[in-house]
Amino acid sequence: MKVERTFLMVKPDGVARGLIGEVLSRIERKGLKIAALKMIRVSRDAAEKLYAVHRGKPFFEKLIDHVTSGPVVVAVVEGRNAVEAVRTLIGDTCSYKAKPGSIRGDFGLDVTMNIVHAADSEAVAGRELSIFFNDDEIFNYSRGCERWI
Ligand code: 3AN
Repeated sequence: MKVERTFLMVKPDGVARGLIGEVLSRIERKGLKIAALKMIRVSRDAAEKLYAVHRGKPFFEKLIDHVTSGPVVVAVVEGRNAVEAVRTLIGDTCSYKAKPGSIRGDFGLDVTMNIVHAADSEAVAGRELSIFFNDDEIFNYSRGCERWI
């Protein structure tokens, strides 16, 4: 198992529903570490970069409109196998199919408004976090509990 960094966003619907703390709490209690965190409004340019692989798909415009519609919280999450661990915590893209116990499974029904976004590979994580964070905004620090996780 290797230490990885991944990119996580609480989308406008998650922020509007008061789920920032719930999402971050699930990340932390899993043993993952928040290495960077901020609330921002995503520009159209950044949204199109984030979702570049979906350009041309029927839901692309709706997705861009949603993610730019209100404040979001972006984070860099660190830990062993962080990419897969966070994907498992968030659950299936279609919230109505996501397993109970996952974030989408516990809190949603929609596909566009599915509360969170997280990178699905280390390469994608690196690309996505660089859209929203400068190197000096990402922290290296250790927690005393780490040897137990
Ligand atoms: P995930 O967020 O689980 O990584 P992706 O990367 O396949 O899912 O899709 C990115 C986002 O695009 C999803 N979070 C969702 O908001 C939207 N999306 C994906 N597929 C659909 C779809 N069939 N209809 C509407 N929106 C979709």
